[in-house]
Parts: sequence; C-alpha cells; structure tokens
Amino acid sequence: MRLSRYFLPVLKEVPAEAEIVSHQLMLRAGMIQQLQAGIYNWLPLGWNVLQKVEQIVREEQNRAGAIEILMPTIQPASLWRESGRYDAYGKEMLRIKDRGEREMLFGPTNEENVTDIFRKHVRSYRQLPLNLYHIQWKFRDEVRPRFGVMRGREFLMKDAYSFDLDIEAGAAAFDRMFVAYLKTFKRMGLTAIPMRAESGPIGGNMSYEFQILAQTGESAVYFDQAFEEIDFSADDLDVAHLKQLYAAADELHDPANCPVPPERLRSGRGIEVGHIFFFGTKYSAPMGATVLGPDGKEVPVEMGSYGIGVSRLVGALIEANHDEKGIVWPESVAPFRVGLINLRADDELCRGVADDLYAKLEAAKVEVLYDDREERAGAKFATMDLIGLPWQVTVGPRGAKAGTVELKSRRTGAVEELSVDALLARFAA
Ligand code: P5A
Repeated sequence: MRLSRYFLPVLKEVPAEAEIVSHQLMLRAGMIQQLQAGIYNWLPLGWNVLQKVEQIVREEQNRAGAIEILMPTIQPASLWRESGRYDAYGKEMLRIKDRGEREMLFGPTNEENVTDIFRKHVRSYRQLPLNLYHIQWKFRDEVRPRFGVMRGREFLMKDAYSFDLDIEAGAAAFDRMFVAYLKTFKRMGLTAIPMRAESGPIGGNMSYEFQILAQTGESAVYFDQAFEEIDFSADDLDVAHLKQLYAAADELHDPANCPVPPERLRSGRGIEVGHIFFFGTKYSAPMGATVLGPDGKEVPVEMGSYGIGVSRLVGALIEANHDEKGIVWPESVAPFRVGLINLRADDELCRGVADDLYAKLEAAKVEVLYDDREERAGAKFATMDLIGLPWQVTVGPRGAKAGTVELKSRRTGAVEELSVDALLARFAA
C-alpha cells in the first residue's frame, strides 16, 4: 500500500478525552474515530489489525473443533423471555421495537439464540459433542463506556457455545476451550493468566477469566510465576495442572494464606480479554433443548459459553506493546510487516530504488506500507514509529547509489545496512 493513496488520518495532538495510552495511540495513529460514547468507526489501519486478531481467534477455534456460524445482531425479546433473562438483564440491554411494535433487542450475547438453533435441529446424543461459534458485534449499554475500545458499548466478540450429553463431556469441552484460549493469546505475543471468576449474568458455577498484564489494567492480580515459564504453544498442555496454579484477583488474594512462596509470587494489573463459563442446563432446560441419550431417555443438553473480546484485544495489545514513540506491534497482528520509507521522494534515483523494492515486496506477498510522500524525513520517521510496524526499511541517497538500504527493528531499535538483495531474501523468502 502506498501511503500517498492510503487513508491514515494521524493526529498531532494527544486527544484530551483519552485517559489511557492505548486509546490515545489508537486515535493518534488514525485507527479509530469515535462516533458516539463507546461507539467507534474503525479506520483502515485499525480495521486491518482487528481482522488480524479475529483471524487468529478463528484459526484457534477451528483447531479446537468449534464450527463457525453467524447469528444476527438483532434478536427477538421472546427468546429472552423463555430463558427468563429479558427482565433480569436490566438497562445494559438496548431494547428496540420494529414497525409492527414487536419487541427486539440488540444482542449483548447469544446464549438464547444459539440454544434455539440447537433445539430446532439436534435430536440425538450421536450428534454431540457440538460447539458453534461466531464473531459478531454486540451492544451493551455500559454505564461508563471508557478507555476507547476496551470498554465500548458496541464491541466485537467471539462467542462459542458447547453442547454435550453429560457433565463429564461438558467439562472436557470446557477444557478444550481453556487450552485454545491460552494458545490464542500466546500467538498474539500475550501471556494470559486464567483465574476463577464470578459468572454474573451469564450464569453457572464454573467460570474463568483470562487476564493479560498491563500497567493500566483495571484490576490488581496475583499469580504463580509458573505462568511466565510455561510454553503455551506446546501440544501437551496439562489443563488440570494449569487450573490448580495459583492466580487471584485483588479481592480474593489473601497474603496470609497464599500457597505460593513470596519469591515465586508475581503481581501486576490485569485486563480481561476472555471469559469462559460452564452453566449446564440453565438455558437448555427452560428452552427445551434436549437430546435422546443412549438409554432412550430425553435429557436437557449440558452447555458452556466462551467469550473473547476481539475489539478489546486491539487496545489490550497496545497497552502491552508500546513505547514513548508509539505502538510496537507484535509481528502476528501487525497491520503491515514492513514500513518502507523513501527519504527523498523528489530524487529520481531514490524513487527508482524504492519503487522497485516496493514492487518486489508486494509481488512476494509481503505486507508493506510505502511512504512515498513528499514530506520531511523527520515526519516520516515519526509516523512510522507511531503506527509501530515491526520493520522499517529506509531508502536514502547515499545507499541508493551503493545499492543498500537501512533496516530497523521497531522493537529493539537495532539498525543494519544491507543490500537490496539481502533484504529481499530476508523478507520475501
Ligand atoms: C461468553 C460468550 C459472555 O458474554 N456469553 C458469550 C459470555 N461473557 S463476557 O465476559 O460478558 O464477555 C466476553 C468478553 O467480551 C469482552 N467484553 C467487552 N469488550 C469491550 N467492551 C465491552 N463493553 C465488553 N464487555 C465484554 C471481554 O473481553 C469479555 O471477556
């Protein structure tokens, strides 16, 4: 992508309404723009990252055996009356009426909706286990939307729903998601700490929150150092062991009774990026989602639900990856892998070298943002540092003559000079 043809409305000033660094940087880097409190436009750079995050979530859900569907944003109130949640949900639910005065709502979550799909199509235990998920916008009329996309009113969630014959199978489904979550966050370069949590309006008696660490996290958390030592990308993760490891939010942490010795106890501030629940028959029983078991008896199906805050993750990733100059994207979610800077857009030789390099990187399917504008070098570097692409390649007059370019790692700041061919071999291999 040529920057001269892109839409990257960067801001010079730090917007006054943004309290935390990820919100400030998302606005400054032209990733998002507020339309109303807690409701955002996703501009090209932000939308690009959101899709990268979404794709990692999708791949790990698929790998764990969940199957993707798409449920609507608008749901009928009648379904929520069946489960008993229509009145219980309160003011967080955005309630609407259609032209025929039928009561509807903008979905804050989809337990009822998916249970309705299940009961219309599944009859036998032989069709289980089943896990259906979608990645869809939600609306919750939060009292205090804040911190940009971290606590929005409209936000993108991945929500999966498992259906099993008995509690044992349901617990196994829960554990598969537990592991999938650790791997998902790991792929984004994040260490997520699973902690037992309250299940709130979703219900059930077993729930874990996944918190990632960042200085601006909303809650204090305490955990066993083991979480920083385990390789979550391994194929043989021991869920039972992981669930036993100590991790507690502030209100549940008791230093006097903490089983972890002080030298192994870590603390920090956490951002909740995922939350998983097992609630058995809370929805299946009142809504009549039953199957015939092997003994021919009809039983309500055992269910769990599994959420990831996809849009929140974009903010959380920035909280965990930035410096004083701007964002520092992990490679797996970077909007472009390479930022190509032509220092002298008015110089024929420089332009020739940069244009050629750009064409070759594009041909090799390397995602590259090419700053081909006639701008001061300082402004170009500042923009590249702000938007945080992992690699910066600079073409200048001296190197252009010698056939070399400069390569800088955004994360370490390390700079090396190398030939155009060596650069292509590095990125286009
Ligand atoms: C689980 C999936 C649920 O809604 N039902 C379906 C269950 N859980 S949850 O904890 O309420 O939400 C799941 C994740 O969504 C993110 N999230 C938000 N992100 C941005 N703005 C919000 N207002 C918001 N509310 C929830 C969180 O990451 C949460 O873990």
